[in-house]
Amino acid sequence: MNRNLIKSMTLIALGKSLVSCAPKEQEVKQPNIIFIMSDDHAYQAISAYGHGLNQTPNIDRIANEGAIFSRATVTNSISAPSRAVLLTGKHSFVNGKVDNVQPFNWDQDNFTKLLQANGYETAMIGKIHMDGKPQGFDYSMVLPGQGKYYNPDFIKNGEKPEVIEGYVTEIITDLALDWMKNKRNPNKPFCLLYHHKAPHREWLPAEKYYKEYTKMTFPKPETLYDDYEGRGTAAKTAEMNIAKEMTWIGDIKIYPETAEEFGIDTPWGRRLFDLNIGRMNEEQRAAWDSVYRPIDEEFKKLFPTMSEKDIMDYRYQRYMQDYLATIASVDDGVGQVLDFLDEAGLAENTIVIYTSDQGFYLGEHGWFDKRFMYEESFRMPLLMRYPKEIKAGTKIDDLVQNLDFAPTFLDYTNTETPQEIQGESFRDLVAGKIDKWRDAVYYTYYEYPSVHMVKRHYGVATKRYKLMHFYYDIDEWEMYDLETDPMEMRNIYDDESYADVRKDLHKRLDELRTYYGDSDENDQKYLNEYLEALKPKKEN
Ligand code: SGN
Ligand code: CA
Repeated sequence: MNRNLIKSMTLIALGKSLVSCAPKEQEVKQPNIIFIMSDDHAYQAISAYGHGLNQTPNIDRIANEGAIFSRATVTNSISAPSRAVLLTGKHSFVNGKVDNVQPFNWDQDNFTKLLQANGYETAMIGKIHMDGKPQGFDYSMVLPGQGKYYNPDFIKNGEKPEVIEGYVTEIITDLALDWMKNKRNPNKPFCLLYHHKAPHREWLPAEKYYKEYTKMTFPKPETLYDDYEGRGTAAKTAEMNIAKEMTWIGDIKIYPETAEEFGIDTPWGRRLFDLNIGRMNEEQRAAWDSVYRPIDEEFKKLFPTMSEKDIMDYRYQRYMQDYLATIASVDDGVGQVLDFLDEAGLAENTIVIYTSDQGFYLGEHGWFDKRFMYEESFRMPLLMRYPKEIKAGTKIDDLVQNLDFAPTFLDYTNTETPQEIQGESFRDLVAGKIDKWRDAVYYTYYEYPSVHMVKRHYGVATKRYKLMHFYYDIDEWEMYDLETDPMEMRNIYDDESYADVRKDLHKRLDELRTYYGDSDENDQKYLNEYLEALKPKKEN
């Protein structure tokens, strides 16, 4: 069926009326937007989601004064592709940024370009993870690539990188506040993308928080010792197990000489140590050593008698200590930004969103990292405040996606949404004005073979079920029933009692692939391009 026709049918099914899309009264001032995105922040590590791991009072404030989404998902669980989806409102196979390897084409349309054309002042501050000068921003101050935690380089408006002394999360917050207070044109509505590097690997916290968090012990997830029985080849062959695939030096912060003594050092671990700890100034290094040296000393005593399970437990605790400590600084930054909005009288007219570029594993299935369509990486945290339209304490369990951000912002700002945008505005959904919404979402993942070795797959998810197809070097289907198996431990694809569900999900998957314009040919094209990009470049 013709895509436009399906799109218009879907819009009708969504219960939208043309009247609700009509421009709002002229005298209403256009809202500002602050889009806060952290990197690899699992919803399990936001206290508003109720997992009891840590406290994030400032991020929670957004939900308490606005809305929290429990089934918000990404369309492709990896950094740069997720950012491309955010900007374009189009699936990866349409915007072309399918993995972290392919270049992003900045010349294509994005929502901040459209906002600029509609009178907005725009800025991008922090991690963007895509090469080239960001387009659609009056001001950009971004980390090159993944960026560094200590004394990071920043690229201002596409110029040469320059070091800014200090801790990355605090710097990004200061830059965001400075732009809002001193740099932007106060006569224009603004849209700020305030993007943290934290809590991305290798989880290097600020001094005040590593002092506190390295003393803590955290509850373990039920599936920490998962043996992957009941799942397919992809879960069994992924390389993101905490006990097996973390590095002692890079991730657990064991000193290189200690690791060498025990024969557990790796070149990659050493490189990470140099790249991170090696950047610290004397003062930062002394503070670091005062906490991590004693941990290293303790480790020397423990390591010789550690069992495999002890190693898992030890690494899990060290992982959580550092990961959650980096989040404490992010939460502080969010608090400073919310306080600024209060002080400046901007809180009422500013939409504040908090999310992450994808979900993350905090020991569920024994894992760290992301990439899979399984729940913890597929789901992103999403909290949103806009006092003018969203009631405090709103809870949304509908299937929204990062694909929807661009059209949602265009809708809020009365900016025309181009026909090619694939997401849907969730403005009316979160305002409680409609009760019909999509009931299935589509997912794709491409970056294989690569670090963590998560196989290429695509799939469909409804509120209750998931169907996934892993392809390229395998051809396997997996299906899960989240109601009876919320931890996704049992692949029911071959369970005949689910034959009707399977048939229906296959149909939904085919429909969505057609609707969004995806195909086996696309999968093959992006595979070929990826394999080509991996080939060593010939010297001229
Ligand atoms: C780095 C990390 C990986 C991570 C990718 C992508 N390794 O390669 O663990 O999956 O980035 O992350 S590290 O040892 O160098 O930290 S993403 O969020 O940017 O897509
Ligand atoms: Ca990420």
